[in-house]
Amino acid sequence: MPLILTSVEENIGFITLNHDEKRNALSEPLVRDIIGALADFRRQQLRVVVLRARPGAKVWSAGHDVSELPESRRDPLGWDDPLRHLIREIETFPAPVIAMIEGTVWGGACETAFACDLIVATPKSTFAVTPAKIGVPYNVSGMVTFMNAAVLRIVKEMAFTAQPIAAERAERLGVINYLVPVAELEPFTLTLARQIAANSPLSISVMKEQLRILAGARPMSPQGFERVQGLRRIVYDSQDYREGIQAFKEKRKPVFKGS
Ligand code: YXS
Repeated sequence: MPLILTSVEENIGFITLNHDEKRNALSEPLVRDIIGALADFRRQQLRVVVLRARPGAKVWSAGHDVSELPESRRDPLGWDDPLRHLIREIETFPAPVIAMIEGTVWGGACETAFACDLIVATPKSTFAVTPAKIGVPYNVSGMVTFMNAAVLRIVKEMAFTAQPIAAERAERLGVINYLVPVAELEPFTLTLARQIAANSPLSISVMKEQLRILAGARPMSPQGFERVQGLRRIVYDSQDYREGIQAFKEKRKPVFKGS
């Protein structure tokens, strides 16, 4: 069974996450397939990409594949982590990527949806930022993705509680663009994609790249970055980090001791 399905309709590309057995966890093989599909869509000069799960999905994506997270003593979200590659590929794709959300969205998948240019979701969708639940020290560019998706107080609420927020609230907060009934999700998203595809691809592409550069331009001194990396290392070298991953694998609640 392929991990993703792809199709092209007019000049719109569709990528369907197709690994429900693992709740579309963003494993290295699945991310590699998504990136391959984006490269193919880039070659075809498609004007919009829609990233979705299968119709009726209860889980859009369960986030980073926890089984691929390093046990300890290695940055779990370093530059070459598959999730980091995926985020960068979405952000630099030369046309808008629409996240069409049906089902729940977790952790790295929440960042993936937020890295997309537009989000259309159904009322039963939810969005959860989960590092605190697992004990992961999220990375700097990932935090910027969240900060560009929601006001800081909401980012803190999502990051500190690790609780899902409902799509209805996300739409009210401006975190997603549209909230549509599940029966209208596909036609609505297709209409939105067609509207974009009818406009100038060159103008849109350069505005997308400008917005990426401007949104990512955050003041952080070299010393500030080194301090953050040192703090993150304390976390991923900690017993709590190991406990969080072990507890996930053992399907039990973690017991964090702060060390
Ligand atoms: O036991 P089997 O082999 O059937 O596999 C189970 C789960 O282990 C697997 N699975 C995952 N495998 C790797 N990584 C994952 N993130 C992941 N999520 C699920 O899929 C099979 C079916 O899962 P199950 O039985 O739990 O399904 P369910 O329908 O009862 O529940 C669906 C979820 C999504 C509510 C549940 O699977 C869940 O809570 N998953 C974890 C969501 C989460 O915390 N994701 C964050 C991953 S870590 C991450 O993204 C970043 C590093 S961070 O944490 O920093 O944001």
